[in-house]
Amino acid sequence: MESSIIYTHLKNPKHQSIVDNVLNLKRINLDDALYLYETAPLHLLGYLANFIREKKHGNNTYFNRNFHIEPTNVCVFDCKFCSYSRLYAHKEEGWILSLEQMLDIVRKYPEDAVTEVHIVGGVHPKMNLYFFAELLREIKKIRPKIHIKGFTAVELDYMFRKAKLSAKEGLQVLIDAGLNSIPGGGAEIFNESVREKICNDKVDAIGWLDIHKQAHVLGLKSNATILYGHIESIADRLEHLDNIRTLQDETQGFQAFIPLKFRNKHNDMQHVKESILVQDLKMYAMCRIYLDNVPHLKAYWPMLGRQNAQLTLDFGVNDLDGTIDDSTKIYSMAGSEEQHPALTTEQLVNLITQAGRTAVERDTLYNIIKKYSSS
Ligand code: V47
Ligand code: SF4
Repeated sequence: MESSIIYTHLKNPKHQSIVDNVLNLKRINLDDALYLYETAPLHLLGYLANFIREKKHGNNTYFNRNFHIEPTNVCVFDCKFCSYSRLYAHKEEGWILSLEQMLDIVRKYPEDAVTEVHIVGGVHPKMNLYFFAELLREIKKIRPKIHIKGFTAVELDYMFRKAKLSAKEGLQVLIDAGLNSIPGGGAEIFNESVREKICNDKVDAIGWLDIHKQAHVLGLKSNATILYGHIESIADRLEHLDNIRTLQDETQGFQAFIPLKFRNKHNDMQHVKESILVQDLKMYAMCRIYLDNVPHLKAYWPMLGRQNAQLTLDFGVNDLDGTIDDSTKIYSMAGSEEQHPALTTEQLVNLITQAGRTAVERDTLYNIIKKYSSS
């Protein structure tokens, strides 16, 4: 049994049966997860998460070459944690990119320089479903091979409702125009009473999960996120993970789970302290342990910072997202150390190899493009 080191060092006998289950690749239930989360030392969670990570992916650590388009930061919603948006109702100043401006961003990246464009932004009432369908078609004319990962379930829910279409019908319009997958944003925290306090006016948990379910049914892959480290409890975090695990049992459509640490600068929740690194690492580890059916755990380096992202690779993470090329503002505006997030492929490979892992460039669907030797 590969677990002998841990077995001899367990100080709390109640951990034994949970550890047995994890190391025998048996699913743990919510009660056990809560107990483990609240009582286990960081090194035990790290050991278990790393065990699962290496069972699934060995030493491989994935990244891709991508950039973001953020069409607007004007938003009809008023999420308390958001530092990025400018409220549409108050006519606050923000940016709104025209179709041509967005296509110019695409033209900046030669055919083979990137494999993915990630489109995400605020929810502007004048940018509707048909505007975005047009954008996708034009992007594909310029870069036919690029993978378009676009629009959070929040943006999708709003544009489908405005167009008076069901999620399935709306998604089909975007798929026909060139949409290839859906990012994980907008999930925040599913618990109703916490969601009401931090983002009460956008799509609820049921709606978010339904859009991802319909996307999976139509053959799109998607990601899922959690916004953690604000006013939610550990039980709320686990309830959120449980919702993802349950839907994944049904559809197998989620590729990666991405824990997003709440950053508290320049938003309405500045009084809420940010979580500390030990808590972040525990969170990553618990996500890896609980989500036994989601293949990849991603640390989004622009939010965590490079060195912390390296550390997460020992706590269940096997993916660091992409090169990004300074094309997102969501985290720099919320106080991340990464004010201009951009890494060359070489820098990202070095970041991974310095941490003792094998860097593997992937496409959005995790097909391997290039494996780098550790030397
Ligand atoms: O939904 C907003 C988060 C998300 C803050 O799928 C904040 O590959 C922390 O989901 N502190 C959007 N987080 C970004 C996102 C994402 C990013 C990278 C990769 C993928 C993927 C998805 O950003 C929002 C919200 O949860 N966010 N403000 C803040 N102050
Ligand atoms: Fe709008 Fe998204 Fe910011 Fe909420 S998190 S205010 S939906 S941009």
